[in-house]
Amino acid sequence: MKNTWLLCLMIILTLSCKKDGQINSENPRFVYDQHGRVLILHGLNMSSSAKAEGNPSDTLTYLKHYPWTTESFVDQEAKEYGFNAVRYLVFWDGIEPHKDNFREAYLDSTAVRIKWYTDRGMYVILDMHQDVYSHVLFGNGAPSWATETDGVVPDSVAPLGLWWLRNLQPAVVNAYQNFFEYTDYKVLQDHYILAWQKVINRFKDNPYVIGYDLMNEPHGGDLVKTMFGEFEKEQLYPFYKRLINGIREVDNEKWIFFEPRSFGVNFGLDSYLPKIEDQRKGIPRMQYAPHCYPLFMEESIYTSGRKNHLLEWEQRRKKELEKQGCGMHIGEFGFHPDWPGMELFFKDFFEMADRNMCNWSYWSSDPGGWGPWNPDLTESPIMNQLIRVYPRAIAGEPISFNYDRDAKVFDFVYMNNPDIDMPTEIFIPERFFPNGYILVVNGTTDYTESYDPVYHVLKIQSGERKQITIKLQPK
Ligand code: IDC
Repeated sequence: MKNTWLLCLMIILTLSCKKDGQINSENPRFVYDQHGRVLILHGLNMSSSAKAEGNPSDTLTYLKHYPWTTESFVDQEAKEYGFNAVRYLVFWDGIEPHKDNFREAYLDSTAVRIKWYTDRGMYVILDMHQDVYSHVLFGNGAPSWATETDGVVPDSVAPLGLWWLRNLQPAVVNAYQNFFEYTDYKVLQDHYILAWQKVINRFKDNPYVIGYDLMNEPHGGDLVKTMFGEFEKEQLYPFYKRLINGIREVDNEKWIFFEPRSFGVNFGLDSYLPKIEDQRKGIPRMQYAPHCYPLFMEESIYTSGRKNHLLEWEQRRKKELEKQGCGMHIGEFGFHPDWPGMELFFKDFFEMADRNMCNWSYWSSDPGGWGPWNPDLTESPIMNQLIRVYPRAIAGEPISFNYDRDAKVFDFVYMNNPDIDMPTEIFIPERFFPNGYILVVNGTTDYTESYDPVYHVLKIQSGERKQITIKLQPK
């Protein structure tokens, strides 16, 4: 009798796991596709050009909220550069420029652009962007009706010419405080949640819209509260709880990308954010999504001596990932092509990203500056750095992967799951493999191999539940 009950329990447990695409871990580290494959996401932020800053007119602000790109650039991203994802910026003031007046036209035009990506099998992370809280404060994000400065007039000049130091200005401090305190102005968070629900209702049925980045670079305003943990523990945490609850009311399926506070954590300091719980029915779908701008960035140079900053950033994030019990998406990182040490920076950064098997979005796609395109839309030297061999979908669990760009060798180990009826896919950039590739497979002899010449993707499918080792080199 006891054994029968045990058997029933095991069957129920197995079946309930299957519903989530064969995912059997309580706290999955990866993002999965609808077939149950692990996804590794590589892509760009799209884009700063969609911001409308320092513009007192709401009308002009929301008219500008579309990025610079066209469908043919998206096509090139998917096929030539091998990006399988985009962190796509949307703005609260575009969605709800006037209180309770949600602008469907903004979502219509956004939907046209999102389709450029999803038609090509690219995954879209919608990022509710803000910097310096609002366009009224010479930043972007919140509509003017939701910008409560307690009468303090914003300063038009950025301290030391650095945009992010505006966060110290009194009008900006007040606006953030009033948003996060959730006492006098509850309406602000409540409407931020409503705005998200509008966006989600529009996009949730598209399987390639993979998730939602709750708020770009949350900042508490008050610097003491921010630096000593009070902001993340007492304000950001309950805000995320409210927001995730609001999201799960309308969408139980997508991934939640959540960021720690930006100030200090971007540079590599500790985050104090408590464990953020998913409130979905089923296994949590969460990604920790910090930004990586270690201190040396402000010095406009990278040398091997500065690698420590990057390693410290990594060590702190790994500690936080243990607490959060999920995987990591590095939502932003970037480097100027003219700064000394550019190639070394990318080498160290991507070694770090590969060894943590994390997802990333480069800041940003905007032509010029740090962008992978020049102002005349030819490629900048950045593009060559971002194009990498990587396993974009894995029928099983990845154990490790690494692309050594100098040696042009890609090493990859994974545990194959034969229950997944789709192949493991590896992007192989044509420019680094002009005569094709040499593939060495170890661990199984029972496999099929094919190559998609349009997307430059190698597909491997094995019927065995075995650990498979793959090595790729140019012919
Ligand atoms: C920057 C843009 C810059 C713009 C500024 C303020 O590159 O042109 O003036 O925003 O809107 C972030 C932000 C991201 C920043 C980026 C680079 O999330 O919006 O873009 N950055 O400064 N955090 C750290 C760096």
